[in-house]
Amino acid sequence: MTAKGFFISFEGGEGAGKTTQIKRLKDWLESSGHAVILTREPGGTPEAEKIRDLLVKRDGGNWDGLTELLLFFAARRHHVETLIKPAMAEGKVVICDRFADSTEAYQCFGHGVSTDIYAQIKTIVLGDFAPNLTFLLDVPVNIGLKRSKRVNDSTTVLSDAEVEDRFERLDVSFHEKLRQGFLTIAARETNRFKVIDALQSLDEITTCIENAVNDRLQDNV
Ligand code: T5A
Repeated sequence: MTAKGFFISFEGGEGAGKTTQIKRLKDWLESSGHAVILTREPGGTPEAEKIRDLLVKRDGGNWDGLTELLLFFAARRHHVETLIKPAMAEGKVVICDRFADSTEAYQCFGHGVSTDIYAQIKTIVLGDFAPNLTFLLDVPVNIGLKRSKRVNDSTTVLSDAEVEDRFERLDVSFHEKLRQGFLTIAARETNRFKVIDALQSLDEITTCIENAVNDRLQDNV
């Protein structure tokens, strides 16, 4: 258990390897005696998971970029206030698969919503609350999409409408824009971000992540 809670987010385009690394990080932290909460966005609470369905399922709805942004922040407010902050108050390490940087990358850099609007709504919803550490797993778009497609193709129990690929199905230029968006955001906040070349092997990436978390957790005591 840490003296204070600690909040780690993972970001990246489709199929960057976030989910795989998050599971490894959770196991490693727990084996070192930390209490860990693993969560995701959009979603993380029953209410926010309902909003997730509107956003990521193939038949979720035909939203414009600003409406999407508002839905992501509505889900995020519930998630932060009812799950993330209470867990941190108990001294837990919270690991979140995507957070607000995904909204700036996908809805602003990808769909063209103004970054001023993003900044204003972020301030209303989050104030100055932010992850202590953010990993950006950076992978070329064609490779990430191939990895992600393999995962969705293997979800044979879901009907077409239920498959979570509403963003994955957008064209390659959209994914290129959001990849550059993530790199721009990371370059702006070098203290919070650690950018990782996600073409490395699973074990090499895990080692980078564990080393960075170890350093930051020592500073957090
Ligand atoms: N979204 C989300 C927004 O538009 N705005 C927002 O504000 C938010 C929060 C849902 C969607 O919502 C959008 C973005 C998304 O489109 P999601 O549920 O996180 O987001 O969905 P994805 O990012 O699409 O999740 P994926 O499962 O596709 O990607 P992951 O989690 O990054 O990748 P992972 O770990 O599942 O790995 C995919 C495959 O690659 C292999 C794995 O074994 C797996 O088969 N792999 C590797 N192979 C070789 N080398 C490596 N290093 C590998 N790492 C993983």
